[in-house]
Amino acid sequence: MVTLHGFASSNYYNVVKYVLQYKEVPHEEHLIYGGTEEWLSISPVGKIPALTTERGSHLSETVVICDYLEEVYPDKPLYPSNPEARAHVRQIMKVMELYLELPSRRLISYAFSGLPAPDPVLSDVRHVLNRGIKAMRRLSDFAPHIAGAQFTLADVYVHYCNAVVQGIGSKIMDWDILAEIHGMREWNRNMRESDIARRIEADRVANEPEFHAYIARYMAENAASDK
Ligand SMILES: N[C@@H](CCC(=O)N[C@@H](CS)C(=O)NCC(=O)O)C(=O)O
Repeated sequence: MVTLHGFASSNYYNVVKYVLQYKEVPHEEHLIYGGTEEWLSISPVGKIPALTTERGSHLSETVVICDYLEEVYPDKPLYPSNPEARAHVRQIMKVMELYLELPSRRLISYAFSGLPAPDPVLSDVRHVLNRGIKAMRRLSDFAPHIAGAQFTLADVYVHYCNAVVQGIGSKIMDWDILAEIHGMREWNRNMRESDIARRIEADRVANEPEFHAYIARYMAENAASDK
C-alpha cells in the first residue's frame, strides 16, 4: 500500500489524492503539516505532498508523484498515448504552475495575516498572472476537457491549482482571474461535480479548522522568533 503524506486543505495534496482515487490505487493518508527536520527525510524541500511507495521510497513534487503513479498504475491512463498530445498536457500544467499558481501563492501570507500586500509585489504578481492568462487562453480547449477530448492529469492539476488562484490571487487582488480565460469557470464548476471531487472537497472542509489553527500557531511562533 502507498502512503500519501500531507493535509486535505493543500491543493497539491488533493491532486495526488484525486489520482490515487481515480486509478483506484490502495493507499492510506498520513496527516502531516510539515515544518520539522524529520519531515525533510521524506520531502527534502519540506513541501506537502509526499508519497511513500509500496517499496518504501519517498517521492515529492506533485507532478513527479503523479507521473510515477501513471507508470506503475497504467490502467485508467491520465496522459494521452500520442507524444505531442502528452507534451501538450504537460505544457498546460507547467504554465498553470509557473504563471498562475505560484504568483497567486506569493500572496498567501497576506491572505492569512490580513496585512496589505506591498504595491511592488502586487504589480509583479499581476504582470506574471497576465502572461499566464494569455497563455492559458491559447492552450486550453475545454472540449470538453482542458486539453481536448481526453480527461487527463491537466484537468486534475489545473482544477486544484485554480483553488489557489481563486481563493488567494483573486481574493487579494479583487480580480476574477479565472473569468479572464473563456470557458475556465464553467469547466471548473463541472470538475467539482465528480464523486471523487466531492469526497476530496468534503475532506478539505473537514480539515479547515485544524489547518487554520496550525497556520495561526505557525504565524504566532514566527512573529515571536522575529522579535
Ligand atoms: N512544487 C511543489 C509545491 C507544493 C506546495 O507548495 N505545497 C504547499 C502546501 S499546498 C506547502 O508545502 N507549503 C509549505 C511550504 O512551502 O513550506 C509540488 O508540486 O508539490
